[in-house]
Amino acid sequence: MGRTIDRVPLGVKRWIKHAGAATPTGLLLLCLVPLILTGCDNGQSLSLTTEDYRFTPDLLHASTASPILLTILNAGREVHEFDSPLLQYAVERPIRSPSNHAGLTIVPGDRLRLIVAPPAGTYLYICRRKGHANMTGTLIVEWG
Ligand SMILES: [Cu+2]
Repeated sequence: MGRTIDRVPLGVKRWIKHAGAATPTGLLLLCLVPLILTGCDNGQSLSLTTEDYRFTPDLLHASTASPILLTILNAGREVHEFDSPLLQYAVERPIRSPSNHAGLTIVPGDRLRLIVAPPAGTYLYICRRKGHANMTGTLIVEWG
């Protein structure tokens, strides 16, 4: 499902650094985010499902070529969480994510969308709920 498409004109790191800044560059980049959200053939789309008690899939691949739109659906009956070092590379986080909590909580039937622009690397994602210790997965981001 990953669509590889046009590169973002500036480097991913500059994207993160300037996305919140009121500079012409920052404003330009902020304007690109809705384009990605509406699926205008920019960025990569990855889907993840939380079930009771696992992530499906538990292995994802992406590249550094463009920001990654990650959609996480809770198809289980339990509340699950998505926590990952990936979140520190979030260009945009869901508004309802609690600020005092490291991970993102997803109630049954809910769907979260976030955009991340991580450097190449291997990123674990886990659910931190008690008794859900086996809910883990890995996203591998390669240079692209
Ligand atoms: Cu869980």
